[in-house]
Amino acid sequence: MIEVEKKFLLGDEDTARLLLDARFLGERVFTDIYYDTKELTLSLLDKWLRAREGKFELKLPLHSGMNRLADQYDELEDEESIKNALGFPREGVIKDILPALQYTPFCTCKTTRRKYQKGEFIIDLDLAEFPDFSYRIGEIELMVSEKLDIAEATEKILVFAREQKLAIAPVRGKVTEYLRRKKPDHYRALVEAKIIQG
Ligand code: V4E
Repeated sequence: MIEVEKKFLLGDEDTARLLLDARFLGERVFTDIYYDTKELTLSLLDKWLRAREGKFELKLPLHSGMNRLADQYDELEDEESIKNALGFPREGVIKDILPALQYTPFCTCKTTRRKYQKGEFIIDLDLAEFPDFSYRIGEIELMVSEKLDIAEATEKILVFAREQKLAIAPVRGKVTEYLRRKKPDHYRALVEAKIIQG
């Protein structure tokens, strides 16, 4: 499945409006550890390798260029596909392969996520906690099975967001916000490579 998502910064009134008639699906708390090399081998290609509660996941970009309005990533969640996609050795588990290939953690983030459903949309309200700051962000998501459906899903999210009177503007995700505040060299390299907007 392909997750088409758009992030929003939500004020209290936005949140109240968005959650009106939404169904609460549950709360989950998880910790992500993101990995890259010091040459930023993955993030400079907009690839994001993380261990979520110890289980590896890889986000691969499906969009092209910076002028996208929604963030589209393919997500791999099994070890073999991730190793294959990254050209890692077939032998061994990712956790053990990473140090040998000089991959180290660059961001650890604890997220408390409250999930809701409103119509066909999934709404995630995240509180991301870092050692000395926290960051709130909302996401509206639609799942599609075919790449061909991405454009339509993106448009649906934007129409829904406008109906909900949300501001449609580029928003920094939690990892991007962490890099901006705590790893400015990494952040700058991503801006220069046009992976993120400065
Ligand atoms: C994709 C990405 C990063 C990895 C973190 O992705 P994010 O969607 O923020 O995490 P999360 O926890 O919500 O994932 P989910 O649980 O939904 O799978 S860090 C930077 N990026 C890329 C990126 C970008 N290119 N531009 C902007 C504005 N944000 C993020």
